[in-house]
Amino acid sequence: MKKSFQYRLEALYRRHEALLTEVNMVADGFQNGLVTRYQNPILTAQHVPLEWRYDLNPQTNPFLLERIGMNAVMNSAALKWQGKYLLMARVEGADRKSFFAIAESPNGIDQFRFWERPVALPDIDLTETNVYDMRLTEHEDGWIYGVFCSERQDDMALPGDLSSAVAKAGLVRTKDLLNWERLPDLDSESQQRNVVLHPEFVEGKYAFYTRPQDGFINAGTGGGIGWALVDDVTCAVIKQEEIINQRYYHTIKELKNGEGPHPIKTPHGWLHLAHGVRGCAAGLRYVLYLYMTALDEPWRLIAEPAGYFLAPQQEERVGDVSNVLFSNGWVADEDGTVYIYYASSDTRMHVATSTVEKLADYCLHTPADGLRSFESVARINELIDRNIKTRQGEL
Ligand code: BGC
Ligand code: BMA
Repeated sequence: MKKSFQYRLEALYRRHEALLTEVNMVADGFQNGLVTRYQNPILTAQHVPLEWRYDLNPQTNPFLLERIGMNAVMNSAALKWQGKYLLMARVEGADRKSFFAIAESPNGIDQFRFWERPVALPDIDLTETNVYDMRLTEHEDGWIYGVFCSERQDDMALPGDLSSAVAKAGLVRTKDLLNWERLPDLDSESQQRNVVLHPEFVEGKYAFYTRPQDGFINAGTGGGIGWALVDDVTCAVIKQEEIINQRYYHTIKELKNGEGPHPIKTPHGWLHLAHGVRGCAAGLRYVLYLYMTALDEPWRLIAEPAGYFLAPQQEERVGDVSNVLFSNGWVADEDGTVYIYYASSDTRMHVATSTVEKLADYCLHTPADGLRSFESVARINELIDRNIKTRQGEL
C-alpha cells in the first residue's frame, strides 16, 4: 500500500509539473492581424497546486483522493510586477465559492504557477458570500488597488428564494501583494459589478468606471459603463455617475456591458477593453470590444469600432457558462506588446497578444456601428470602392 501510494504521488507530481512547464505556441489557423491567439489555455483548475487539493499523508489519505476539488480558473486581473507577469485569478472551487489567487509567469504566455497560498482577504462582513472578478490598478498614489465583486443573498428575497443576490464593489489595497488592507465597499445607490479604478487622479480625485444596474443580473435602466469621481478612496461614495459608454439596440452590448481592466494610456487616447452581452436562444453571449476616450478627458468617447474584437472560438465556446469571453486583465509591456488575458466560458484562462499601436489603429480606423444593416452594407461598399481605386493605382 505504501509503495503504491508513493508511486501514484510521484506520477501526480510529474503530470502536474508537465502541465505547468508546457510551452505555449501560437494557434494554428486564421488570425486577423489584430491579435494572436495561443494553442493552450494558460490557467485551468488542473494548474491549482496539488497541496491545495490533496492530503499528501498516506495515513490520513491512503487512497490518495483529491480532498478539495477545483472547478475553474477564470476572470483574472493582471499586473507586471518586478519583471514577472502576474494574474490575480478567480479560482472557483467545486463548492462554487470563488476566491483569489496569484499566479506568476516569466514571459506572460506560459509557465504560470500559483504562489504558495491563495489570497486571504480581510473578512469584514459575514453576509459576504462570494467574491470574484478583481481589477488591479497600480495607482499614481503609490498603492495597488483591487476592486472586486462582493456578493451576498438579497435579504429582501421571498421565503424559499435562494437565488436572488446583491452585488457590491469591494475594495482592497496593498504595496506588496501579500498584505491586503480592506477599505469600505464602494457606497453606491444601485448595485455594482465590474467597477474599475482609473490609474491617475482626475481633477485631483480618484476616478472609477462603474456599471450601475437595477438588479443583480439586469442592468435595466443602468445605461452602460459609468464614470464617477471620488474624493476619498478610504470611504468611497458614488455621488454622481455619468454614462460614458452606452448600450444600443441590436448591438453586441444590447443587454449589458462592463469595463474590463483599467484602460491603457496611449499617445492617441485611453484604450479601453470591455465586455458586451446580448441575449439569444442559448442564453447570454459575452464578447469583448474596444473603445477609446480622450487623453485629457478619460470620460469622453473618441472612437468605438463596430462589434467585437474577440469572441469565443472552438473549445472557448464550451464550459460552465458557455458562449462567454470575459476579460479583466491585460498588460501593456515596455516594448508596446499587449498581453490580453481572457477567460472562456467561465472555465479557463487564455492569452492573446497584440500591440498598443495595432489596437489603437483598430479603434481609430474601424468603421463605427451604423446600428442598421443598410449602414453596414454601405461601409463594406465604401471599402470595396477604395480597394478598386487602390488596385488601379489611384490611391
Ligand atoms: C456568478 C458570476 C456571474 C453573476 C451574474 C454570480 O453568482 O458568480 O459569475 O457573473 O452571478 O450572473
Ligand atoms: C458575470 C461576470 C462574470 C462572468 C459572466 C458570465 O456577469 O461578472 O463573472 O464571467 O457573468 O457568467
